[in-house]
Amino acid sequence: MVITVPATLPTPWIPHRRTTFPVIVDPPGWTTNIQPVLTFGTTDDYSGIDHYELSIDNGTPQIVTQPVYLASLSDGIHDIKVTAFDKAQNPKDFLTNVYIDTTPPDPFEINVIPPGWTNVPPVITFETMDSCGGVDYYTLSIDNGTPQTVTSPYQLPV
Ligand SMILES: [Ca+2]
Repeated sequence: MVITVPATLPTPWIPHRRTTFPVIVDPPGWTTNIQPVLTFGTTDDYSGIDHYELSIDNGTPQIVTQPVYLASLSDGIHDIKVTAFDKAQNPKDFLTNVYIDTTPPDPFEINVIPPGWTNVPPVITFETMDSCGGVDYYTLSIDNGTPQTVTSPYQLPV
């Protein structure tokens, strides 16, 4: 007798349950846009979707329809919870975040080594902080030229 074993097992079938549903934040990641837009949607076996509720930073849930144009948000990371309810009022949550940063990095100085006239290519150093989203990158422009991305320390061309 020959027994054959299938090379791959069939995908387990999970009846009548959605593990998650997508909530798309536009724009994603850190942004200066204080009113990101949420789009989302899911389906429900049997009774169908009844409504969605939105809670921001654990606030009181509000019934919403998508797309959701968020009210003006302050700088920082905000917790977004969208809950889908089917017609039997079974809830399913989806959690995401929006990242708002409208504040530029702290003022900073450029140190030139050596200072003053020199016959060697000078090196510049610079560093600043950003209280919210963090510093992503620096750009350098010489004599109003095209800005280029640089890191500190940077040796100036001569
Ligand atoms: Ca910032």
